Amino acid sequence: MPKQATRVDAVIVGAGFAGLYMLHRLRGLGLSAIVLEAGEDVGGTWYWNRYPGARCDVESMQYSYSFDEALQQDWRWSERYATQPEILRYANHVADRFDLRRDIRFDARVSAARYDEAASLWHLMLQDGSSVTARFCIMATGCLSSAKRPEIPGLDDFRGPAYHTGHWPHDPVDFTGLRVGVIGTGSSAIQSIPVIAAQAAQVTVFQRTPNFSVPAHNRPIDEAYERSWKDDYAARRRHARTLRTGIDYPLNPLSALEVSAEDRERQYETSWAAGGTAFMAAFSDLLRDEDANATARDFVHRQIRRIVQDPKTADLLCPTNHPIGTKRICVDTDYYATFNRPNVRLVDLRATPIDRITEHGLRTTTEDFSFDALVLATGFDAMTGALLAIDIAGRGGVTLRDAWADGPVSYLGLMVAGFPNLFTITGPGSPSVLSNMMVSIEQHVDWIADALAAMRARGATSIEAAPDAQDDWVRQVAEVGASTLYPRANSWYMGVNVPGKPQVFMPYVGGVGTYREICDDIAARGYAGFRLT
Ligand code: N01
Repeated sequence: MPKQATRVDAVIVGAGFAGLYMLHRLRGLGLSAIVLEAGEDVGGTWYWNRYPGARCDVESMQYSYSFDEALQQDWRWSERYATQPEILRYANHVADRFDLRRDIRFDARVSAARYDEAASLWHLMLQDGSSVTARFCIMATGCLSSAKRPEIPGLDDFRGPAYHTGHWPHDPVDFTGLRVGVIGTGSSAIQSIPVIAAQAAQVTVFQRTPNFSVPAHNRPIDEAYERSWKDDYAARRRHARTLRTGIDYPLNPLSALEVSAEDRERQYETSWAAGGTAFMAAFSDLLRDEDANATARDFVHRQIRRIVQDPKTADLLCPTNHPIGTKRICVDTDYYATFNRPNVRLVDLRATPIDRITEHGLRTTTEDFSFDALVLATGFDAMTGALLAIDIAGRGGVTLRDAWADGPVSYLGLMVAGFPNLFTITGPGSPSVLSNMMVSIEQHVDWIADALAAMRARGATSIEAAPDAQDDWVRQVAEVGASTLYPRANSWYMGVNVPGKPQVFMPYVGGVGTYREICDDIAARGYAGFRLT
């Protein structure tokens, strides 16, 4: 029987927060659209990342849509940092409230996308053999959605269950009474380890690189706090959109080096007590000046040594190989204190690397470990992984993989030269992962929707990034990245965690507010740098 072939004006890949809002906007333009989603329901990141302790590290009142006043007034968050189940409920609420599901096809994994130059159409092929044809193809595939299994020999030999944090089972996993090995110490590990340790008989954490983490100081949202946001929501959202990270928190304009040691310590104490990623805004130059950064690093080292009772373990937990903040800073609840528990042990993989996974656990160069379950908190093929997992071919059959052979290039992180009518929401070359994703998603979706409306008004059917405009933007992204300390870290921002991946600092670090101005200015100048035909 011939497989289903669908024809729409626009196809969106991914039903996370980007895909949902994009569908809503396209409908508003009167376009026919379909969303193709690999999962069985909406939510994207929050659909897949169901590991214990999973939360957002942006405060709930800000990690939510702003496009609909009634929605933001009606929805009530229960905690300062929402849990994954609560965020997933919110995604479901939005899908139902705006009647989005009828245009979303679930269990629909896209394997290829081909541009037909003669017809100016995109043909998407799905794993189930069906296809979708559309003039516009919008990739809402997420930046941290391609889970990365570690390259460790014998991974499939382990007889017990092995869970990747980014691909967690839907039914809760019960670790009660079990011996658990956790590989990795990034955000996912730092959130899950305290929860797993409270349940399991024994937890062994395998750490290659320690990470900086600041306390979440999570708490229920009280009504006065909720009101303080909701009374003035639209204005506060507008303000947040002008800020560097798109998150409204106190920004200290002072350099860490222009204040006395006592004042500096006081500021760090205040920021630590407030909790959250705002710690990096304690001073203005922490991500630009190595000496300023070192003062924040030393403060956090002191906190770790204060919390962790065993001095050797505390030393191991103190990051020394990258400036603080140049890997995404983690936000935790009781992470460091968890290492004071008698059932938790830290193994330093720098001293004793993993040799292989075995049937019963794993072997380092000096020791054999037995486990009932393994947790792989080993991260993602970030920013490019989900896009390159689809075999995308543009003008002249050139593949995105070839176009990005030396690292991702784009114009504004929105489009790639040679791929007409193909948009990437929060793509590499935009602030995306360095920002409040909700703010960046809404900005990209609105920009794309406005561009499609402008095209219609002038009778254009195709938009494409011009190669020289793209080259110029790639240069700007690299320059502004190089003016910071970010490239000093072996981070997933740089692609270092994936063997063979080109090492390029991928996000635009010039700030959400500045970036928005650039995008708006380009639109106002008739989409300068884009070819509309
Ligand atoms: O992944 P990661 P993540 N052998 O890449 C280790 C967002 N996020 O899922 O650093 C041994 O940060 C690896 O070690 P190393 C957030 O933006 C947000 O934790 O390469 N170890 C590292 O310790 C975050 O930054 C939230 O030496 C291996 C860890 O695995 C991003 O997602 C919550 C290894 C991977 O850490 C990714 O976080 C969760 C190997 N072969 C995630 N391979 C919130 O909103 C890898 N590792 C709070």
